[in-house]
Amino acid sequence: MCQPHQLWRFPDFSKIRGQSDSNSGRSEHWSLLGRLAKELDVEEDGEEYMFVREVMDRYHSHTVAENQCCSMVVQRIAAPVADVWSVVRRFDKPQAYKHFIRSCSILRGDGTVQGSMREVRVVSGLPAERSTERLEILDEDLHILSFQVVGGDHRLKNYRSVTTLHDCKVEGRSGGTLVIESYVVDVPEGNSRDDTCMFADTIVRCNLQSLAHISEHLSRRRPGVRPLVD
Ligand code: A8S
Repeated sequence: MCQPHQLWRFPDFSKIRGQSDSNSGRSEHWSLLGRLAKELDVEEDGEEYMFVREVMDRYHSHTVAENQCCSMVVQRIAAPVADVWSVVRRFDKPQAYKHFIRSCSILRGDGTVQGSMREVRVVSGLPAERSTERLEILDEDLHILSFQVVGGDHRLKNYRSVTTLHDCKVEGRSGGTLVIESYVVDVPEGNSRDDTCMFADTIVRCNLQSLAHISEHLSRRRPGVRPLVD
């Protein structure tokens, strides 16, 4: 099992608070937290908001360089964490829910050990054909998956993302899953931060919507088990 704290440098938030340089990658992380309440559609002082802020501080605090941008997408799923995790944990089979990926082959490792590598082939119509990606974290207990893009013919250089799953209420009922996916990526020459994030956000949002659909279907199919409890 990979240890997340060996892989990420967590910024010191006491130093970041109050920083106003909008070009600084660090304050960009701070502005992500500002967007959180809106993304979650909750009050800023609510229990869930406070919980997610802690999760963000712990697992989604990227070190962002001057030429990089970062963003995040959240998704609520009406299925238990175990069902969502059974799909997310398959580093060797991202095409199960990522519709922009046509196929995937493992180049190194078995898809569960840190450092495993995969090559994904992208569906036609996108400005890319393939991407080589390395597994950074697969934590089966905390439900964290993180990978980094290390090669390929696309424009999302040095893309790395962290996906975490959390037990939550969905439409007032417990037993659902909150998925948080954050990423950091180089802003390519000739593109703006906004363009870059909008492109990646769109892909991630599609992926998470598809993940919701598949996991909810999975949990409904299991005989005798009610996916959500009142
Ligand atoms: C993911 C997230 C992203 C994948 C992007 C953003 C990508 O696979 C696609 C098109 C590209 O231009 C870049 O979790 C790349 O996979 C669909 C090939 C990396």
